[in-house]
Amino acid sequence: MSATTAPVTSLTVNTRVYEGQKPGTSGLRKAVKVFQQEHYTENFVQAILQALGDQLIGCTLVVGGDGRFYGKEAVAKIIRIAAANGVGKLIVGQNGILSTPAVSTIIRKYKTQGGIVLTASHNPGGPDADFGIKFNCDNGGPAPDNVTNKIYEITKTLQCYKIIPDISIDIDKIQNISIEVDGRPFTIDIIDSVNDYVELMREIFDFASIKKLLQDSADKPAFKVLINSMNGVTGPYVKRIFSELGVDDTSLVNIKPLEDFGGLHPDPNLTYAKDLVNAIKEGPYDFGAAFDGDGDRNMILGKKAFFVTPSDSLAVLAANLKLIPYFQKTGIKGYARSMPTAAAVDRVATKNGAKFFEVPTGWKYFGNLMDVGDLSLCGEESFGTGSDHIREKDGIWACLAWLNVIAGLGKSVENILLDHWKVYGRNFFTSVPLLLFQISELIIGSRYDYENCDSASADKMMQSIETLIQKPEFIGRKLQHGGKEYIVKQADNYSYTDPVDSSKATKQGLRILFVDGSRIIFRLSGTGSSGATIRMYIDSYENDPATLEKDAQLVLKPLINIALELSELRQYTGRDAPTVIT
Ligand code: G16
Repeated sequence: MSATTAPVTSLTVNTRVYEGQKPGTSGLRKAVKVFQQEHYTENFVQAILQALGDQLIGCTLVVGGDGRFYGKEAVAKIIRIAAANGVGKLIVGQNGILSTPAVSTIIRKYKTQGGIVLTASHNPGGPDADFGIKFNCDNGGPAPDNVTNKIYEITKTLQCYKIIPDISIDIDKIQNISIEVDGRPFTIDIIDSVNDYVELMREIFDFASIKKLLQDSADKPAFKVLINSMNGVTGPYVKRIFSELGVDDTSLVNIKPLEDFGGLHPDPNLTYAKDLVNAIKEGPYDFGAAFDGDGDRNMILGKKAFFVTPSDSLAVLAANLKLIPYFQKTGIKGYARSMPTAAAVDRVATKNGAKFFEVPTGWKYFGNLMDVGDLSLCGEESFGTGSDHIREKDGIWACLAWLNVIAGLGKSVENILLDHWKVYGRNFFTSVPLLLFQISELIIGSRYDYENCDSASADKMMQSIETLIQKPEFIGRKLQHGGKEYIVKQADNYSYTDPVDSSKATKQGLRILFVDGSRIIFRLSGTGSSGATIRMYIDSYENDPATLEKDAQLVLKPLINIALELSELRQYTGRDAPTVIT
């Protein structure tokens, strides 16, 4: 439906500066109550628009989010402020719903100047939980540091914002509305949230062979999947895609997006997606997948809840990309991972003679490499996997990629992993203790998280580790535990120079690299909404066939203890155990 409404005029509203509107790893994330303060959201949106500079007048932007509490209010504010600032057109997801990968898809497909994503990703939602606003650029990817710094600088001096208070649009209805604003045309296109993304998935994957895998046939029973959207934004996308693949609703769980995610913490890991883990452990399923609030993270499980670490998931997909039609067409240009991610994919790159890149934590660092055609597949330990089909990590894409590979190889998830390790060796990646010093209770995971620590203590701990590892005599030092010895080869605070535009990112995490390729890494999270979260990552490589199937906790125990002793983490944080097991 199309409609034209009466001309309107913009107003300028005086505001006051809010401290701390500095985007973190991926956008501005704060408690809902912070965003609800008078002018707070308006200021940040105004700053995003002003940062567009010459591109602003007449531009097209995409707007949508993960459906969490305050999302619709934020969309209404963005419409009013964008109209007043001279934006030409907004493409808005129906009900304000667009997954993060869908925003990236739509920006690229319709060649818009960018998009505003309303999400705090995997953080909980609801009036007492978190909200977030993120800007994506015209390549569809999260704004790089130079853009977020520009936005932040604007927030520090903002005196006023422009708005049209009386525009009120029903975003629950698919429609196209034209309004004359200050004599200029302004259009709002409310679109189906799912269509463009699903169309892209059909172009990338072999839907016919996945469908065959998922159906009963004369020669084999259906490969049974259980998909859990954690009441986040992926529900409608999962429903549309998996219905098309012949999977019935009983195998699709939590697929209604809810403002508070039904009380779930929508982070697909072994802690917060425990329901999925238990259902797969006990049920008849061959495969399980869960996604986070905004649909860019994924967790993959095999039969009996065999856990695929995100680092292994990346490496397995890298080794089997040729089974996916998209890569048969585009070829494989190169692989990349974030620095703390285990180095499993590096070995696939070496074996295939493909380009390989290590970047700091944050999907935004992959964008340039994809834009110049050097990168096809990348991933992060934080349950992010994706390719150059868009410029965001993509949960449903990862799930379909696995199903496409399984259909091609005709093997179980576990056997795919075992065979992969036989060829490439295995990167054991941190085990996570329930109680740090009761090793019998360790379970396999990818990272230790100590959430919501006192920021000053966390900073002090990082400072003390940095001082220690920067002493010249630290290099060559032998660190021992439980009869295992590791010799320090290199230690630093990681910095990165982008090979495309030479921009630099410094202080990206403390790294201790050992002669045998093992690594200990400490960094502070950039996605929390309060306090500090310390992340401790441990990566150890083994290629002895006798070790490949060993319990990860036993292999990693010495290195875990070395990391805990060296960092004095317990003393600084007063924590005996991590908050989260991922
Ligand atoms: C965001 C970024 C990811 C990054 C993660 C790290 O994830 O998009 O690229 O790996 O943050 O988070 P932290 O700084 O807390 O370790 P998401 O899914 O929250 O957008």
